[in-house]
Amino acid sequence: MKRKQKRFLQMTLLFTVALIFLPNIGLWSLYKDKHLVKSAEPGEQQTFPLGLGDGQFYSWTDGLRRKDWHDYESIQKEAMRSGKGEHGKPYPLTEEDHDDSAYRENGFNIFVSNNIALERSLPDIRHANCKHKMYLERLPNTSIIIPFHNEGWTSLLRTIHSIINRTPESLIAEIILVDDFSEREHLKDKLEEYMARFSKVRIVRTKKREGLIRTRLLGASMARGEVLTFLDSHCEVNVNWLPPLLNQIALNHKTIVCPMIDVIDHNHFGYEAQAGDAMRGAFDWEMYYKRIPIPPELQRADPSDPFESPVMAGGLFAVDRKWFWELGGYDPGLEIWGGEQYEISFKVWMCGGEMFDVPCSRVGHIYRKYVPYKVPSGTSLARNLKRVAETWMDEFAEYIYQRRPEYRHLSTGDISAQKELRKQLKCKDFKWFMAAVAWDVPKYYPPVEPPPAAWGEIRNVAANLCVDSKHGATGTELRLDICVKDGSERTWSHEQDRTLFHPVSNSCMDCNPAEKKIVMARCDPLSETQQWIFEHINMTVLEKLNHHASS
Ligand code: LR7
Ligand code: MN
Repeated sequence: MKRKQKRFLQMTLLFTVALIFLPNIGLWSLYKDKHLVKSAEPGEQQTFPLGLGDGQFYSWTDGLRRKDWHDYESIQKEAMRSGKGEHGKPYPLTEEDHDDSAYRENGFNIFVSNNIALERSLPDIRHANCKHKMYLERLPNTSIIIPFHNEGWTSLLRTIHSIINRTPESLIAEIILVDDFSEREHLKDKLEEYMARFSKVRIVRTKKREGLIRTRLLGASMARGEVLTFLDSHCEVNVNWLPPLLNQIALNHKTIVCPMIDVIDHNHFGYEAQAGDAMRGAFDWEMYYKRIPIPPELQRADPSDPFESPVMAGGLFAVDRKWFWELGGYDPGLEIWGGEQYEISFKVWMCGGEMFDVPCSRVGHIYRKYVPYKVPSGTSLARNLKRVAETWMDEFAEYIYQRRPEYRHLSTGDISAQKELRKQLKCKDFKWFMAAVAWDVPKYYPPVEPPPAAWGEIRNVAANLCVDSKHGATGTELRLDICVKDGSERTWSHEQDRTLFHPVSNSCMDCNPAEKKIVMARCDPLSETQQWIFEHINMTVLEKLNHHASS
């Protein structure tokens, strides 16, 4: 009897598993291979391979109709373009083009910008899977908001042209250019006249210099689209960039989405992915924005699928308009530049939303050589950061002050409204954010620096000489020298992140694996060329030393 029962149970289990997992008949098959149904022919259910650019609608078994949003006509036209800078190729620079005067006004080479087409073509560097993805047939439309302050003429125009050329018209409610009190002549009547050719472009202007945060808020307050999409004023959007962003918001409106940000070189305007391409947004405890690898736990089976990111870079994202305002928009007390990317990121995660980076959406951005515009006196990035830290970071703000003691006495101005908002939205605390969202950040940027695993001189037993790092004409080099007690030049500290830190030169032992050379370099614990593993470390001895050192 017992055996029979067991047998029966086993059979049922087997059957259930088969029902779920067997290809073609199992429940799984409903999801596998994105079972597509051509909606144009009702009744007759047929399945099709993905990525048919046949203008037909397809629906998944979830009943929602999807389509291929690519504009194949414009893709073909672009492929045929030729000329300098086309297909995102570097502009061939001569010595004179490199002159500093080309950079002075914008922080990037405006001469090069002026000499490549406003409608230049870009390389399609998306993951191959993106070329076959379909998105909801009914996507929300969007207001594209672009703040600018003294932006270069051709860099601003190229931003607009790239949007007009690479975005389905039906998805653009309007493009709002928000002038943050620019002085440059070309941004006045000339800009109004030029933009008159685009019926969807509106220009609004601040009445005084507000900074990028309140300038974005002004644009958002005038916007009528269902979604707000923010861009910097020196971008080039790439092929089919918008549908994957809007799709994610359509699936869950409490979602902020960011495109992959590509690099437009400030010298030659070559277009390429950032080093490492798809990475999570993070921060160190001086609140510098960082990018860290996607941990294996969060890597998607399809690497072109959206992935969670703890913080955004700042300038390029899309958000449901109503929800943006439910979250209170940005803190309007943030001045000129910086910190707002943390404010919105923390807020979204802690107050019931999610944030994704979307690999199938790519937008190029000119990373400047230096900041060209004036920042009004009395405003500082530090003040913005402290406002955000005091509002959102709870006891974690202390880690910032430990590194930046000067922040302790800085005035943030009144943040009571921000704190009240946090209470009203019933947001979770920062500890939750660190544990649930940014849990991998401390691996790279520990809030409390771990004590070194070993320190002092590194003595070679045979030679009885010590590793010495000397700064000479050819840079900092490594060599062997006699060991001198208290010779701080020869003092190293082996950190728990496996780097060998040399406090005197404030640099780390590094290597060039190709040339098999040991060198010194600026410390970068993320770089494996700076990680050294001691074959044996006697922890008991170390702990004793540790004890002696601290007592
Ligand atoms: O006073 C100002 N008023 C403005 O309207 C200063 C700037 N601006 C405009 C400016 O014209 C531009 O369109 O605001 C936008 C951003 O200013 P940038 O381009 O000088 O900033 P950035 O690209 O150096 O810096 C990044 O971090 C900023 C922090 O506040 C903003 O979030 C930027 O949007 C952001 N840019 C990006 O995220 C693009 C990727 C680079 C990175 C990281
Ligand atoms: Mn920018």
